[in-house]
Amino acid sequence: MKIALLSLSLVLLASCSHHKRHGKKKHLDKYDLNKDGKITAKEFQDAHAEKFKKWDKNGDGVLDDSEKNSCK
Ligand SMILES: [Ca+2]
Ligand SMILES: [Ca+2]
Repeated sequence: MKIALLSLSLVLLASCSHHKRHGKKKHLDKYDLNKDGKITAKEFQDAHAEKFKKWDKNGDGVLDDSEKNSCK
């Protein structure tokens, strides 16, 4: 579980770095799932959890090197 949380934290950090390079507002607006103009922590976490599930091909809760290399 700790490894999964650490992995999710790394994804979030990488995502924040990505936001700085590609325009924060436009990029972050896609996390506003109910389109109320605000992004809750839950909306943000849910969006990233879906991305993590997609990348975790074998569903073990960890992104190994081959899974990390195939992340898009
Ligand atoms: Ca919202
Ligand atoms: Ca995995």
